Amino acid sequence: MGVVNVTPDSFSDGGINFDPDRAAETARRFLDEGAAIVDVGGESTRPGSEGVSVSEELRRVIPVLEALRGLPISIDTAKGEVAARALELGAELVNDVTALRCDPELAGVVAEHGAYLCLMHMQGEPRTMQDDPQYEDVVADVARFLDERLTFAVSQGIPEEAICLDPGIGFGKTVEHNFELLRRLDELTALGRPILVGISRKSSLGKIMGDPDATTGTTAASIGAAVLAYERGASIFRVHDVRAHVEALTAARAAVAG
Ligand code: HH2
Repeated sequence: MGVVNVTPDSFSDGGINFDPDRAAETARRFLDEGAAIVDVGGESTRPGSEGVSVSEELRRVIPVLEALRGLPISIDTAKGEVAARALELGAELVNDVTALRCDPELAGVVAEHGAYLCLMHMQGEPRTMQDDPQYEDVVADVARFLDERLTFAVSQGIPEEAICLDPGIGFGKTVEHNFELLRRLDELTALGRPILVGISRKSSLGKIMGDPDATTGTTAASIGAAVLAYERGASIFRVHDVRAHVEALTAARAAVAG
């Protein structure tokens, strides 16, 4: 899954794809480079971010989705209205970082359109989530949460087969929490749904390189973590550097699967 943030302020590609033509060009390039799907988002969820209105989010993503009609697109949104417009324009998957906890309309929109859905774990909300994340047992807590949201989504008419789950790397988690989630990923694959991992360029990767104030990580560090996650059972990788990840994961697959 290639990431195209149509935002001025995303933590790693903020501003680069804010222009709709540029965003559509990046998305096409990602698909050429081997991405199975491109995740288009109009709202940054980086730590400290405030959120944008429905109208602003629509203004950002609609021209991009129009330009990409017919291509495999995911819409990164928590808003039912944005998801509905995106699905009408051919998007296939709704990537909701709030796991259907933000907009009560969203579940119905996904069910009605027969779309795929990603449910992600987040502790708190983007504005404050990195202030002091606390867990009894981060992996058990995330697994319990994802299982509960999966049951909720199915109760809203979304088939279980259409849902993937995501531990939400960096969303209300310390560096240790993030790496513990990767280390014990088998406890999440045990939930029986495909696991999506989004660690690409996240600050934890920069922090373990020795910079406590890092806001991003490098491509090489992202790939190292993705390959480990693949080996532990993840099957969808949300990444900013598609070609490099496709090459690395192809090699990892050859080694693991034979
Ligand atoms: N991470 C980000 C945004 N959306 N969706 C899923 N399912 N999983 C993730 O880990 C995830 C996500 C944050 O990364 P990015 O889109 O690069 O930055 P921003 O939120 O600042 O736009």
